[in-house]
Amino acid sequence: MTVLVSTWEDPGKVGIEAAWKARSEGADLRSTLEAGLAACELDPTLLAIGLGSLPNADGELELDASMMDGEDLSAGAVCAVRGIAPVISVARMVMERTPHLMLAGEQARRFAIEQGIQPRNLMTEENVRRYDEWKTGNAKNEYVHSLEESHDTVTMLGLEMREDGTPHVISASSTSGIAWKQPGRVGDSPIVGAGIYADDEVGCAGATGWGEELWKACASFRAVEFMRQGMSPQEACEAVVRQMRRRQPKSHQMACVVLAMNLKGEVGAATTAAEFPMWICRDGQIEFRQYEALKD
Ligand code: SD4
Repeated sequence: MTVLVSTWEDPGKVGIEAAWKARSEGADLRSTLEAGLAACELDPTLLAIGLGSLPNADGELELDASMMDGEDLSAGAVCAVRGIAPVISVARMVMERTPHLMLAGEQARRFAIEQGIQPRNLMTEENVRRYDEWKTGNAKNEYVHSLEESHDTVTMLGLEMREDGTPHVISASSTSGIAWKQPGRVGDSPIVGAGIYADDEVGCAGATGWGEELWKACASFRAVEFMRQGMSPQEACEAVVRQMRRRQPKSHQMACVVLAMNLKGEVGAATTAAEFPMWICRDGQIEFRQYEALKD
């Protein structure tokens, strides 16, 4: 059995279809999630992540990505990387080819190039146009964060039941960060425990939405630990989001989303605000779900 989860409507669909295609052609779980996220990053028509996504306040794309393997809690991440895609592949290389967990900025870019990824211009006519529009419309309010128009992240969860019957989980995420962010800003997505977490003893979780709030909540780790205490994925996500809504007043203002999957392949999600769409693929059967914001 393979269960895959992918966030947000348009990029999530590209991600889940590419991931399942890779899986059905024999990819292991790491390569499956990498294929899903890389497909989104390399699609210039998606405003969400990678090539053609929405840049920072200087009009430059700074990308973050991460992957965590629940078998032995291995993880790799990159943050604030310019001119490289797919950064999910670089995050995986950090996990597999270095003794470190995260590489940042210019040095992450250098590592990616050393590992054979060609640097490229990630700006397109469309995202330059969007940037100019924002810049002229909000010149006095430069660092306004906006999630309204597009979503800037795809987070994916994966579960496989191995032939010996043991379950295995992975979480991965790729993001251009919140649109028009202050240059150098890093959100939750590349942070183990905040944007992703996976543990083969329990299950996996991920986050998307307002990174500062999700990071303060250690949202993904918390969801996995709630499942460890016996909650279902849905109960765990709701518990994290309720706690955020209670303790973090700002989390009401913008979507802060937590999603989780346990070792049976049960899936849940919850959001502090707005609606949250998500794709689930069970052995090739793709289902679309929409979650309403929790009220208290
Ligand atoms: C961030 N969590 O950088 C990301 C943004 C996001 O849908 O998930 N947008 O804060």
